[in-house]
Amino acid sequence: MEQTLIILKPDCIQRRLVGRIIQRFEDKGLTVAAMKLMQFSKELAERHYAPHKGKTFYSRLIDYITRGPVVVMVVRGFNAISVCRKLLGATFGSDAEPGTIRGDFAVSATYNLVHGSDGPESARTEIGLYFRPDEVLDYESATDTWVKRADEL
Ligand code: IDP
Ligand code: MG
Repeated sequence: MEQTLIILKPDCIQRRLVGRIIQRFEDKGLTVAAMKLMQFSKELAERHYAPHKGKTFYSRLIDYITRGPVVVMVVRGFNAISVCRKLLGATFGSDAEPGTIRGDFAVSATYNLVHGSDGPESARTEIGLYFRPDEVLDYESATDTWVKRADEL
């Protein structure tokens, strides 16, 4: 099973959308394997967004992600990285398709509610920024055998 890092960004918490956004991941049959509410320091924000350093929107992004508390989660499931990226929708809320989280709840290029790792390497690195291995729980979920057949590709 694949794991990805999801962040419910400060606008998600301030707009009281946490429950509804977590519901999207649960509805899809994904499992929350780790979760915490925290406030990013500037240093942590800079580590998380190091790949974007030097881009025009970088300082706006650091301001945004440090502006209030966030919920950080590890989400697990079949093809979780690409499935979550599809659930998120396009980066700019104004471009994102209806039915996606950003398409349904966001209009901004910056304030787009949620982060999802973009590949296996970034997922591994990002999960390691927030969680010790023993904080990422591997447990059986009652619905697993009804979400996907074990012998399916
Ligand atoms: P992603 O979150 O869809 O993976 P990235 O390109 O990794 O998008 O950008 C990281 C975050 O930086 C975005 O989620 C958004 O908050 C912000 N961002 C990206 N591109 C722009 C831009 O052109 N203007 C303003 N903010 C941007
Ligand atoms: Mg990204």
